[in-house]
Amino acid sequence: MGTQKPRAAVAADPILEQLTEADYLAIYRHMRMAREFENRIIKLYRQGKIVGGVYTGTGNEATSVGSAFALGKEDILLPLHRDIGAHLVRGQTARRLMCQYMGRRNGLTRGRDGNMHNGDHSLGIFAMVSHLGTMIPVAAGAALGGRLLGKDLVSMNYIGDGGTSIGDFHEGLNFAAVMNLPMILIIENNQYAYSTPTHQQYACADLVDRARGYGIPGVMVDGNDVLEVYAVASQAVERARAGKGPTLIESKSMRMRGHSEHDDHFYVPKDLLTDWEKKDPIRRFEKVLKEKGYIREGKLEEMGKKVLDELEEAVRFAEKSDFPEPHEAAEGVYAD
Ligand SMILES: Cc1ncc(C[n+]2csc(CCOP(=O)(O)OP(=O)(O)O)c2C)c(N)n1
Ligand SMILES: [Mg+2]
Repeated sequence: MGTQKPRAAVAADPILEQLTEADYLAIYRHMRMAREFENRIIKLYRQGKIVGGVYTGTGNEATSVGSAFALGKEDILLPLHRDIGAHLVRGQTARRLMCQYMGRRNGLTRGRDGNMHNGDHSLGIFAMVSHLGTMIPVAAGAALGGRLLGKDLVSMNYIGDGGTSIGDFHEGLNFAAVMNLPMILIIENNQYAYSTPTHQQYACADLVDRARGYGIPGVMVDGNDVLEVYAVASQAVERARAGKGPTLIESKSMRMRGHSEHDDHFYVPKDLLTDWEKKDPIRRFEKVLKEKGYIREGKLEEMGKKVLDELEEAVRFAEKSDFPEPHEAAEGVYAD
């Protein structure tokens, strides 16, 4: 109970010792794909080929991938707009996502909506509700539903630093705590909510300190360290599965691009970005892989090339795919 401040020396953590070389490489591949997928989407956006806006998780890859990697197959993921890495960990394909962003019929929302409110029940991914905070009660409901159905599932949801100011944050987290639900809420504290910096967002020292008020544990993690995120998320999942209730995790990181691609984030001090650039989560994990001896000569380039080839194939596939017909606009929108 109570708040734990940043964990030290997770390298020796027994949770990490269980990760195999294949796991390390899978984590790396997901992070790299998340970054490159979004880089590709940005280019397509500038060519006018994307339907809707483009919001990226550049800088958030360690948080989205590390956390989702801690989930089991039957668990439920409720991602937000910077969590493409989490979709990929659950098994979502670049092809399907590309069709989604290019507004094609075989995208996840079948060419309706913009692009990011997508889910996939076959992969345990609930589609994002745009109104910030509203996914927290949904995550609590998913955890409660799982319990009522006798399923051993955990729900994992995310919220931004700005989203923590919404009433649903309190309602959802309090409900989950009182009902002792197997839910994990990860605050992605990336220093800004659009142009609002954190000192104008909350007056407490750390958002994770709020956990104490709900009677649940709160853990702070370095959001640019994928192994630390994974270790802490795994402990929270284990706790939830053991019937010990929710955990609040605050992952500190930096939003490395504008709120979306229509925003040049002129209001973010440049030296702040330069400082965070040095902590890039992907470069950092590459160092770990090298130290562990998992990266032999040319391996990184080879993996990077595979990711880029897969993306080009996905773009070609999406460009050949059909847009929906106008009469399909309302199909499947309302329940029968
Ligand atoms: C209730 C609500 N208010 C406003 C918005 C518009 N909006 C979308 S994202 C965003 C900023 C959110 O900031 P934060 O929660 O810190 O997440 P970040 O975008 O930084 O990841 C805003 C204001 C919204 N989607 N929902
Ligand atoms: Mg934010």
